[in-house]
Amino acid sequence: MPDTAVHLASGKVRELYALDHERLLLVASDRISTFDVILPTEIPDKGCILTGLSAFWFARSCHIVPNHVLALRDDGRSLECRRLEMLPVEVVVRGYLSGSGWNDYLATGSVCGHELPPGLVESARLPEPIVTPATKAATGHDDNIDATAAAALVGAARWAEAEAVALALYDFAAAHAHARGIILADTKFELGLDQDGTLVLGDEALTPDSSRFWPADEYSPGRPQPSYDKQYVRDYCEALGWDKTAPGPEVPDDVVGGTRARYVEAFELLTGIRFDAYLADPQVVLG
Ligand code: Q0Z
Repeated sequence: MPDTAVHLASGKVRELYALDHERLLLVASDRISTFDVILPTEIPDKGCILTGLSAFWFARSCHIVPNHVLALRDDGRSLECRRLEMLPVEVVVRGYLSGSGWNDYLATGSVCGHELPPGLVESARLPEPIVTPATKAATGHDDNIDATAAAALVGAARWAEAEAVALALYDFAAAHAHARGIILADTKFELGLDQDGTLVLGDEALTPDSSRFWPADEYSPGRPQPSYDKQYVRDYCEALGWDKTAPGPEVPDDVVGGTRARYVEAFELLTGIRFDAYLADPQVVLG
């Protein structure tokens, strides 16, 4: 990183720097969070795996929407990107009923204003994918809102455009993943505007940190689904009886190794590229 980069913000597992007035640097660490707590143990190569996946999806989806990527750095974990004016709404697409969507459905029969059929079970496939906007709450947890509230925040025409782009991205990525044995249950997009006022896909896209990936061969509605990447860590933490408040527990080598292998497997299945080949030359994901 050039020594002129100015640190702007820390996410749970990523860092954001300014390169100049127009350009940012997004750096993915090897940190992992579970139950919303960052663990003291890192997962080797996780930052590279997620950056490579994100860059793969950005390159493959630019026929749907332009994105903020300017360059993938040769360290494999950093993306140079255009600075956007980010919309104050997270654009979540759900094809399956899980997480806060499932909780909202149980309480009200609806998710973000989408009235759903009665009798759906946890992790059920929805009749069609839905867009469920959320605002970034000060607590770090997102607050689900409905389309009317989203339109009030960004304008009705812009919200309609964001919804259409998000649904097209979800359809494209879910079909790609499904053909490779992975269910894309839901995913969160962050969109922004460039200097021309064009809608642009920003942040990370379609990674395990911004999406729920489920192994298709284990899919069984009526219960929570095992996470593609974090299930070993969750199971280990649950078995410890940890109270899920910070600091999180250290995780032993076998759990680290199993978790890393799952991240690598997701990368290789989704991209069709060997992770070794990515480490040797990250630019391979852009082809
Ligand atoms: C992304 C975030 C991270 C902390 C701001 N292209 C862009 N233009 C303007 N702003 C952003 C982007 Cl990506 C932007 N975040 C999220 C990422 C660390 C916060 F790595 N915040």
